[in-house]
Amino acid sequence: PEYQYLDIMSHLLEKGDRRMDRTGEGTLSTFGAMMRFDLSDGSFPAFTTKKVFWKTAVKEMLWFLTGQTNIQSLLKENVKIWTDWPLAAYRKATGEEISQDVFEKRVLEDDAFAAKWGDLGPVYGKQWRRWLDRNGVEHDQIGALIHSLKTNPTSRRMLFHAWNVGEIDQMALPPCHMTYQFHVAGLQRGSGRPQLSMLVNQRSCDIFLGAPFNICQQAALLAMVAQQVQMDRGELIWVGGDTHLYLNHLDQAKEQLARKPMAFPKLVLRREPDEIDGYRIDDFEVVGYQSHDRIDAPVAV
Ligand code: THF
Repeated sequence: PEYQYLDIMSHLLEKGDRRMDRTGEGTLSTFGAMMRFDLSDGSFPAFTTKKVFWKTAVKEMLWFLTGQTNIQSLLKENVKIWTDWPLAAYRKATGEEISQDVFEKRVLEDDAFAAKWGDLGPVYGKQWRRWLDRNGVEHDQIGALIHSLKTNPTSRRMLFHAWNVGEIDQMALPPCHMTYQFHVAGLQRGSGRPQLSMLVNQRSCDIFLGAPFNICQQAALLAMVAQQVQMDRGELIWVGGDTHLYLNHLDQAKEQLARKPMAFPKLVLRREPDEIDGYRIDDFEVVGYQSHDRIDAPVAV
């Protein structure tokens, strides 16, 4: 299972197109990649060839689901993976050489400062829960998805999308994982529960740092939605557009490729909340996660 991921990484090392990118870091890139994870046995695709901080990744998913877009609420959960973007904007605007720690402390302690400098603009959460249409009406795409899964599960329109063309220029970063489409199989089998699958379309993927996080949090989302609509987990299908390895992650990637994968752990949801908004990090129990050591790498901003 994890070999799909490692294969993409080794393909990038061997045959990736070397190119300059927006961040100035440079990448080895390929266009069009796919991974499929069968989650029907309860597997949780936390990769094992390096330690994946799956709790951080799932907390980020829970944050998306709340509809919030300010890093203050992430920092309260001790999640720092989004700080770099507001921090860069703050440094650029003020010329102040503030450290990450001091910046994070101010965002946490000073609500006015957080409102001014901690907001990422209308990113994922806003679009998922409050997509604003031309009449000023807000659309809860997640609520609509759950409703459709419950009332019309053969629909081919069960998806939510974050690429809101009219608001992209206000986002700190345009969405990388853009479309989440759902599919239900086994409806006419007569016995057993239907199987819910989810296909994610990701336009841009940092294969070393981003993909392990994204895959985990997407598996967590599939598990939550399946539980809410009383279905079994099916497949997580991930499709990547520009899938790339940053040039300052090459040694880390080689080290990871030299390691032998272990079996995936299982994901158990300890509780069934009344609604999709009701999940907390303590509801996620990952059983039997074994992995090689963490491999640190800098994030390109
Ligand atoms: N930009 C880039 N260049 N890469 C990304 O993965 C990425 N994201 C989000 C937005 N822009 C991106 C941010 N997500 C880490 C993980 C996810 C991120 C950003 C950073 C990271 O540094 N992970 C480390 C440490 C984790 C920790 O200590 O908590 C790791 O080892 O996994 C992709 O969605």
